[in-house]
Amino acid sequence: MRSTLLCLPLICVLAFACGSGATSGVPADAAVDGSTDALTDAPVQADAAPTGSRNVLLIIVDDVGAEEIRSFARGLRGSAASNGSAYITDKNGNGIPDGVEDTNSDGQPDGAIATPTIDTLAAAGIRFTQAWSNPLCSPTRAGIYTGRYAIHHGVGTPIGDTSAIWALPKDVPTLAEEMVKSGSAYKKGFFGKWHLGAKYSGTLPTDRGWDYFAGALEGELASYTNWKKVVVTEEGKRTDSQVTEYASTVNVNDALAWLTKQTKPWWTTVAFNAPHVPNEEPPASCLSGATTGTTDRALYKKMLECTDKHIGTLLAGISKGVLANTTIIFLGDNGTVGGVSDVYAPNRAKGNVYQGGVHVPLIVADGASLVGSTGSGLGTITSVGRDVSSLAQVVDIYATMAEIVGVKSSSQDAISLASYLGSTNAPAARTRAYTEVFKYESASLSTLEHSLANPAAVTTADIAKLTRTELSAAIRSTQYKLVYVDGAYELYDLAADPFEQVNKWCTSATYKTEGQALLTALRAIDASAYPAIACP
Ligand SMILES: [Ca+2]
Ligand SMILES: [Ca+2]
Ligand SMILES: [Ca+2]
Repeated sequence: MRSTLLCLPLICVLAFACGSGATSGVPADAAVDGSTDALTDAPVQADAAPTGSRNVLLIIVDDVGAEEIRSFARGLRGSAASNGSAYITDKNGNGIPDGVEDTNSDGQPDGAIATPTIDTLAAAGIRFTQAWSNPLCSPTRAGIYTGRYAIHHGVGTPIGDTSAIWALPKDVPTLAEEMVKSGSAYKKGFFGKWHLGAKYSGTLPTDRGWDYFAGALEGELASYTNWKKVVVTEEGKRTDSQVTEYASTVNVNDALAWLTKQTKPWWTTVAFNAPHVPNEEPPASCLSGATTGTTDRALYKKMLECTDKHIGTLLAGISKGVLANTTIIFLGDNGTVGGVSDVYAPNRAKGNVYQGGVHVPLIVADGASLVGSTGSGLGTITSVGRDVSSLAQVVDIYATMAEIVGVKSSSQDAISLASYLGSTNAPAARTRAYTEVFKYESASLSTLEHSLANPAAVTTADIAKLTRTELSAAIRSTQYKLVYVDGAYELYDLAADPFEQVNKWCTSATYKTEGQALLTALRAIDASAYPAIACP
């Protein structure tokens, strides 16, 4: 079987598993008291934070919706909606998108891409099957690193666009900065795509709390084999170079070269540019041959397969003892691009607050399980290979990592997922999840940029003067989802209609009640942004 062959590097890791992994003595009883957050009704974190010593490996893949990872795709069959398939790709018209159908009944969705390493991570941890990102790169990344919703950190659309703020505002602390402030012993290395500031010095990862950076500052590479790499060392020395080696290979080699030198606990971020456009044929050495052709879809599938292979190389390059004391977090930063997706139509894919833009794969894995040993302390996982269908949002990764590394979360938006790790019956940490995307009016943005003596030090107070445009948002409960697009609301019953084909806003007493409850919660996040509209 092809997938077995692809598993080889990781099987090697598993085969040589040793039980001697160093483990931290972090107390597992962190986190919740009985109070709730005013905005989310969710439990608030307790003041006392545990002292961390467990490594964290954060792996981000670019533009990968949940439906692209076959184990997540299997849960996305859904039922046929009654009024057609305008929002999904559905050649046979049965209401089930092409990519998640299983027409040959082999147990694999038709659009499935072989990702054996990611599957192995899931088997060594928890799949969060209902995780939301923002619809675009920079807002999601800012959310992960700051634990704030975009409407609070100010990065509403990709940095580099004329309607986007040019850097993550200086007064919104990153987790790396919180770690520095708290005197954390952790070393923090960042590899790959930053996309939170490139135009001005003072806006790089090493200016925002990280110790070392090697990767690309912008959101999109010119080519995976001809791209601009920036390195900033711990001493602050910056080197720019033009690189012709495949970007993912460079990311993995750089990360391994750095983390294998570390003598303190570390947080390593590997943010692959892949499989974001440009859609390019990856090196033959990372392909199984299962995908042929050169359509955008075929190239995307090859790039994701290649990314999976690179994650395998990354994990195989970390010693088993170190991996045993490492928590691994894997996610996609937003949904698959329209036209490449074989599930969602372009107006429901990347860039939109519909499921095709924001439903992403999220896995938290226990490195101890990966190497066949048993870890202890916060960040280890009880009963691996589980699914958690409770709601999660990418900002929650911030709170989860903060708890693991022993830093108090300063975010009002992020809720730690740590309670799910050690318990198979943890109560839902969130009753609702939220996401949004927006721009700023370009002229006022430009005026602000030129009025600041130091644009690199832009703050949320500065950008509060700007006018947001094209704001769209969504908020959901377990079953229902309220969408705000073009100044109007839509309500979807995700249990009956997972592909959001039938708008139920105000169409029955139940839908009126559910819609208004979600609207109240949405307005609690920002009443000025979201109009109160009553059902007739
Ligand atoms: Ca179909
Ligand atoms: Ca199939
Ligand atoms: Ca992205």
